[in-house]
Amino acid sequence: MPEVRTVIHQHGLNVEPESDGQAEAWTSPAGVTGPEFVTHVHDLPNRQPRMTGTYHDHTLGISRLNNYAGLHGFYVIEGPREDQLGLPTGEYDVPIMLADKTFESDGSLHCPDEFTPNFAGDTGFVNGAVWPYFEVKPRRYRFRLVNQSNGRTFALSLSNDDGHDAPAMYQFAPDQGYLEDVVPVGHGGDLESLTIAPFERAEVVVDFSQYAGETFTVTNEAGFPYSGGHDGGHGGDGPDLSEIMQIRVSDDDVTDDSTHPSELSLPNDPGYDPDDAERPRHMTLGMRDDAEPPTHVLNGKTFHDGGDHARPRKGATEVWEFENETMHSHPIHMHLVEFRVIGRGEDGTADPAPNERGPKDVVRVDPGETVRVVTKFGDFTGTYPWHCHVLEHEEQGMMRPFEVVDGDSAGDGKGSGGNGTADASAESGNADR
Ligand SMILES: [Cu+2]
Repeated sequence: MPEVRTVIHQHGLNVEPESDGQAEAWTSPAGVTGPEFVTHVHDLPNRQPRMTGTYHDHTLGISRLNNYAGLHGFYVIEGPREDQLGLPTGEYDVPIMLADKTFESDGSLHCPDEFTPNFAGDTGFVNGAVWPYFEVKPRRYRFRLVNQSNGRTFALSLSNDDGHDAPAMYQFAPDQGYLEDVVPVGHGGDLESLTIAPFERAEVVVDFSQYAGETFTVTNEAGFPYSGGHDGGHGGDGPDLSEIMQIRVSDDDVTDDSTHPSELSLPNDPGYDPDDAERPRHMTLGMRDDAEPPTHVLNGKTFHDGGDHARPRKGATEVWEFENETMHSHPIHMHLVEFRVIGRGEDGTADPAPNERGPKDVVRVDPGETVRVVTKFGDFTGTYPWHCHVLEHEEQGMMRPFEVVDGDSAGDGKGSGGNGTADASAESGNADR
């Protein structure tokens, strides 16, 4: 097994399995390849709604190290109507890659000597810089936020020392596409802070036009490990990271012909009807205590355990339910598809947060909660993973395959027309569990 190995996954892309950059499709500098490696050339159709995504390493066993070392970047698909919305463009359209690092005294990255399932840095790290500041003009900006931390969830706010209210962050996009409605985030807004779990994205417009000469701090009120908003996100062992970066507003005179964010008219069409869902699949997020350290599992199994798995039919619309039986939050990511969050809370029937109403590919599942999502499987058949996007959890094996099949949903014993009522509690519906 070569020490240095990588595989690139384009997160959020609708691609064939061979081009998906999956965990065992790695390569090494000496030409050694992983057991699932097929091709050096990935076919990326980019035929899908607009998104700000990322590409990142997905190598089984070391993706946490490769990501922490910086093997990731932005991957943006632009939509045909995007330039008609009146969003800030050019130098006023700013990508922000958020991460947390810990440094040794010589400036090198600190890594724990032994594997720990919960690792976070104590230093804010934005676009490759430690605790940076960004100078803006007094006008509107578009920020594309990506959380590229291995495991840290942020709950972001803008704050200043002067006691004035900071400008709201108007969120208009979740992971992909657009939200149903623009969501003002900040004091007096629909949400107090912007919660963004590992590999989730959020796009916001902030209007600095009334704040010339002021300085704001981007703060984080989420503790680590994150355990949901119920206790304010605090209560973890840390390290805490309360400040991320600074924004300094200049005194320049500027013109601004962008649309005020509260007036944005967002196209949002899922292209499928949640009421068409053929069946619910119930998935559990758990811990297996018979291992040391205790291991995160999905449906009681790790990636290495084999056994049967979900086999949705290509073209089928399905509801997946994620029930979190652990003490920490898990951001669950499905490859290939985008999904809509239709319920959360103790029994999965509470409304999703206002900034979750749009196409997503990562959803945060808090302790004691069941999150329900609906998705339509296509355009490709084959095997893809779904997994926790806390990379340390993923590497423990908190990852399972699903296989998109032609015709009837082979192997699940139900055929293609089932309504799911007879078997609402199994991943695959056969002797798997
Ligand atoms: Cu997890």
